Amino acid sequence: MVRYPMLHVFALIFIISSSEAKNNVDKNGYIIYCPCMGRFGNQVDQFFGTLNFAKTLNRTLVLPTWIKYDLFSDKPIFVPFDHYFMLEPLNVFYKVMLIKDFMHLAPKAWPLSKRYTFCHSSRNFESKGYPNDCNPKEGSPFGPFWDNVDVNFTAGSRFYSPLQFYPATSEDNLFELKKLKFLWDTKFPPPDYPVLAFVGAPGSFPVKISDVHLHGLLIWSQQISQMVDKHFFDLYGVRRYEYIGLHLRNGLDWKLTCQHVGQTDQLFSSSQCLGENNEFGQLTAQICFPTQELIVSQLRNVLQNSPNITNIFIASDKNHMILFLQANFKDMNIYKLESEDPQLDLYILARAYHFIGNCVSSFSAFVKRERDIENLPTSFWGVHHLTRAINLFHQEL
Ligand SMILES: Nc1nc2c(ncn2[C@@H]2O[C@H](COP(=O)(O)OP(=O)(O)O)[C@@H](O)[C@H]2O)c(=O)[nH]1
Ligand SMILES: [Mg+2]
Repeated sequence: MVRYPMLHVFALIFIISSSEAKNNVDKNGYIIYCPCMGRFGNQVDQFFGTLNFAKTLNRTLVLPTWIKYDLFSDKPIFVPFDHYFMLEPLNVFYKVMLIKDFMHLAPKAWPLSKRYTFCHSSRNFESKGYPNDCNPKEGSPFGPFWDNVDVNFTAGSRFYSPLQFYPATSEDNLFELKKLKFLWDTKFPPPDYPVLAFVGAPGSFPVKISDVHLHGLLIWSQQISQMVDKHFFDLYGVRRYEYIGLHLRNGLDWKLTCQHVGQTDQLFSSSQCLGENNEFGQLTAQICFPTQELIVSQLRNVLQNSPNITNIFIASDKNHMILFLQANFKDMNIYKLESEDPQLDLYILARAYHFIGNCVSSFSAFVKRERDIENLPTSFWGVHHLTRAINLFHQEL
């Protein structure tokens, strides 16, 4: 791949470091967690903060499975981390290992007498008669996640409050990071607490702007890129960077989410277009849930500035509006995937000539971050000060 000429070097270092990590216990300890909050976009956002937190504490980060929710079943699906993303770039940046590899090491690294779980304060299910602790397996996906790797918290719960995952002041401040490590190590020394197993991700949602640059470490796996070739590029003869990509977030959950507009300055990922302190504007209903008229006029605008583009790719959680858009853009070839697959949609959107996303959605935010790395333009429904979109990818790794 042209983008990552260093990948073979990554691969070599990775083979050496990952086999070491698989066999040797990290004396500095581990962090493991359930990505139990939200769907893929939320899980990725929280992953970045978690990665930085593990790095601050100098503990190996155990990469959890992604949790996928199936419309037709109440059982969550567990997808290995490396099904979506390559491990090499992550492993060069920091010591990480797959949860399945960690579980092989667990008899040595995580004795039953030290299998604590960690939460901020009691997750109280007193009404159900449960004890006043983290109840880490109570509810779905909590229980199924840990059962899937056969973990029981035999040593009980530990509350970490008032400790935090981020320093109180600037995260770039080395002194503050060292202080944070000191506080955690004092309360939970690695010899006594070799594994910090969190009930939820120790990283913020939405992702902090200072962690956004970590997206550069998420490189799609070959499985995903080959599937996209098969189900889109080769199938329809469309070329990368030669189509407009649209994200239409319009399912029922989104309608309910957008009802909060007017009550709050920020919603989910809205800082990606409004700025963390609304320095770029205010949240509006059109930004969260654009009308059909707005979609047509904004798309027309983008097409006017996109010479030679004749293809449009639409991703949606619900209504792709294919017929409606076809009627309004008769000269365009309009595509969507035959069968629903969020990761393939993300991959395709990230390679559009121009992308129009939903500013509130963390799913769109994923695409924007990946595009920012390549300096590809993104705009958002209902936001007028872009296409110059704020380039969040301002830090070097
Ligand atoms: N296939 C597909 N699924 C989507 C799309 N937009 C949203 N979804 C689904 O809805 C979920 C939305 O949750 P999340 O990823 O947390 O993003 P957010 O709720 O938009 O911030 C995604 O993970 C997908 O499962 C889309 O364009 N295509
Ligand atoms: Mg969500």
